[in-house]
Amino acid sequence: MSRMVIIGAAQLGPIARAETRSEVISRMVRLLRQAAELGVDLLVYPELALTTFFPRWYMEDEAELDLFFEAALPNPAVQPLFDAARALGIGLCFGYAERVDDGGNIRRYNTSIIVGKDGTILHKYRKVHLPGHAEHEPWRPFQHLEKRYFSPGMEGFSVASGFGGMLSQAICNDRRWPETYREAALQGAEVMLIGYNTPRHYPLAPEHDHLQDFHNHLCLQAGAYQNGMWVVAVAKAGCEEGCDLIGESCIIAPTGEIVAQTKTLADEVICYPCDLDRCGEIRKNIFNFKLHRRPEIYTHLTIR
Ligand code: CDT
Repeated sequence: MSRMVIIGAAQLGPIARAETRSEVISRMVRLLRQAAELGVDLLVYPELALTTFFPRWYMEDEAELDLFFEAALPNPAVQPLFDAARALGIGLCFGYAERVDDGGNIRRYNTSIIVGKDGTILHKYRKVHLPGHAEHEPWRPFQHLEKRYFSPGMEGFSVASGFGGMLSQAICNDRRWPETYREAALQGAEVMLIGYNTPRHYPLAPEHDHLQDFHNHLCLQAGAYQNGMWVVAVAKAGCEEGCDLIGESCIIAPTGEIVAQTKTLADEVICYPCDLDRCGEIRKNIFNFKLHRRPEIYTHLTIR
């Protein structure tokens, strides 16, 4: 069995608040067809790929909020994406807002799934590190209300086998935390799939705005190298409802090198043939966990 997987990153340009699911799905299918031309096996889309990044608005009305959520997947609006992917023999990874009705107890998550080439859901991940704030903060030029609208995922980081290897997922802010990659690597993950929506302006430390692209690649490349894994990171980019989102979606080799990167802030597909055996270049050598890691010394990682 081949250990070569052609992975694509399907960056999305801005999605307007008024854009319907069907309109977004049409854009995603267009990118899927481009990926098929390139021979892609697995195509990765951004965080909350089906809608605009709605946590930028304060909403009190739950019915209004629920317009951005999916109660089940696939559902009729999203089905055309699943159908096209299956017909083309391409796997998918994309983020969406998940609404769970547990006997009248409603919970909402920032979620991402991996779908196999046969259309079955292989892996589901709920965002662990929720950034932003829970209350309306009118002084901000835009809100970042992930802490209000989502519960943190309590299942943690996990892996699934598929596409000839071991895959894991993380979502946006998770990529800044080294624990994300390490938790997955310790379970054997060879590929980490990450979607993001990152505003260029950070209202709490605007002096860092010019570093947003640098910090994006810094943590992604470090995560890849320090854990000997492929990292595929995919942006929702461009000026969305007046908020500038960074792009620079990329595919990173286990050596930490960026091997493919988007050039626009719009809908764009990039891809790379990822040889999963290359994880061994790092894991059998400099970061051979078994030989060199000292978990008995790292007690502060788990002691509060
Ligand atoms: N979507 C997301 O997680 N964005 C955050 C913005 C941080 S500032 C609230 C990120 O880490 O890119």
